[in-house]
Amino acid sequence: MRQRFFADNGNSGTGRNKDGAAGQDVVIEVPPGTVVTDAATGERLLDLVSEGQRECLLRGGRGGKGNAHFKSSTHQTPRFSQPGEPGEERTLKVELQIIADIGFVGLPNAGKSTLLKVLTKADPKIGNYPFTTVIPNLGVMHLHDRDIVLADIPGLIAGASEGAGLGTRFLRHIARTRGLAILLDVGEEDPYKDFLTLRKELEAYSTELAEKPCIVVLTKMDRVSSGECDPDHVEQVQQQLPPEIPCVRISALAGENLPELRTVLFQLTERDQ
Ligand SMILES: Nc1nc2c(ncn2[C@@H]2O[C@H](COP(=O)(O)OP(=O)(O)OP(=O)(O)O)[C@@H](O)[C@H]2O)c(=O)[nH]1
Ligand SMILES: [Mg+2]
Repeated sequence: MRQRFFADNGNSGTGRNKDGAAGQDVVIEVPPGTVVTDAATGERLLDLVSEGQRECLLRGGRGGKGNAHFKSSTHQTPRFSQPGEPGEERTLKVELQIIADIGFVGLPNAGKSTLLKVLTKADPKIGNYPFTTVIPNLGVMHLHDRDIVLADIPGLIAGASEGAGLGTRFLRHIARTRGLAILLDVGEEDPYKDFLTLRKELEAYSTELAEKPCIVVLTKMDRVSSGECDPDHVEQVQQQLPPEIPCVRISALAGENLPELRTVLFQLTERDQ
């Protein structure tokens, strides 16, 4: 990928009554959600959130004034002109922070990508193995005349904040969401423990993220109807979860409780931060 961009310096003015041309602008196109920080100080310089937003980050060099500019009553034929100025220089860090309304968080295999697929028109890769998703997927859910953007990110595991698995770097993609949906596979041995693991990794990444409004989605409920998972196990998990967190039991495969989940996701986007 191209890493260095140069705008032209301003040209020098000339002795033939001409100003120098200003340097040509360099326009770098980036997707909405791009955040630009100063690499040295970490200062946030630009937050490009909307389509078509255009910001000037560095000034190019101005053209020098030609000799005519320096003409005065006592100095009729100035023999000098001004040199062009160099443009500004800066080292920048450019990051993409996806703008989604709700982020899906879960252990690998919890069913995040499958849920994105059934709620939206997105077609993410799904696999019966951990870390199927290696880059975030977005999908749009349309409800009550609103488009709600859902983000499916790679799974988190215990120690992710210390780099285990794919680490926590994908969490920056859900840093600007209004809320999180924490997905727990009911068929796992201890979904409540999985919940605590996820919360711990979120907290280790950022308190701001950990304190976002959230809901819990108990996934793969068809594993209960198929006898693979004991209904008492599900009840027990629900009892252990903090009562203030809304909890919805679904099966993406059997299409169970999806309208209810849509409503709860919608409400999550309406909640105050
Ligand atoms: N029985 C059942 N299996 C499901 C359901 N949803 C997903 N699965 C299966 O669970 C496995 C993992 O699904 P994914 O959607 O890829 O899980 P993920 O959370 O995106 O996984 P990573 O991308 O690896 O983090 C796949 O084999 C899915 O078919 C469900 O509702 N019921
Ligand atoms: Mg996935």
